Amino acid sequence: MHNLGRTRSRYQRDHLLHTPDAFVRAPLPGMHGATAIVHVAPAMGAGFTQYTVEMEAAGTFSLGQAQSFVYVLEGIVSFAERRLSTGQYAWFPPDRAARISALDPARVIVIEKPHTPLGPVPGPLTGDASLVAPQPLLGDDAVEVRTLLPDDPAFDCAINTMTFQPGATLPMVEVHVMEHGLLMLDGEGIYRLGDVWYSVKAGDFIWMAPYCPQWFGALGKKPTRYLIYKDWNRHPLT
Ligand code: UGY
Ligand code: MN
Repeated sequence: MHNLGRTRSRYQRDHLLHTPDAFVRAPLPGMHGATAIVHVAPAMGAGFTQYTVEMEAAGTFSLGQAQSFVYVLEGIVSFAERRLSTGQYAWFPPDRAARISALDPARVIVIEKPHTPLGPVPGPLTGDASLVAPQPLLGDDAVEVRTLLPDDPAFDCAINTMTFQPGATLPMVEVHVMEHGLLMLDGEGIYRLGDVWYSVKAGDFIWMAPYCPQWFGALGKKPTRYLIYKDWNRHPLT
């Protein structure tokens, strides 16, 4: 549907709103029975890549040189005898070739970042977002943060889920050196990015460059949840 040339997607110097009507699919090298929607990449000045992989049953793809994080949005995938279903995730250190296969049709999100070492490089890990204990954001019980990666200086990024009750908001407009990749998992609301307030909903992706002013307020009658990446734990000169 061409929608007369309209889309909610917007690309600005310091942010991208990428909505499903504008997604373009193409396999990346090594993908079989799988295709990628690349949401963010160094081509736009970001220090990481984030893409959705849509997989047929028995489809496969590989993870390679960078550290990588895989979160299952839908279906069941496996690697090295391990199975991951919706809401489960795996993290792989750099240079740890992992081959991900789909048992049923599946959708996963992948985040890759060159790793900046500080001490020993951790081994691979897996987890389940629904089993992570929530923390209130700055004392506000209406905004829950679940930290999916260990609180350990060896990790140079943070990947969290944030769950907002209807009407809950970020407590302030944030302006910070870290960049973000954000996928809306459930619900809807208003995201301020730079000087624009956008309507956003489940399925949308947002990239925020360093220092992009950002604020969110949740709408609707059900909680809103997003998965959010940020570079973390490193001096800004490294
Ligand atoms: O961790 C964060 O910077 C987070 N509070 N930002 C955001 O939700 N846009
Ligand atoms: Mn932020």
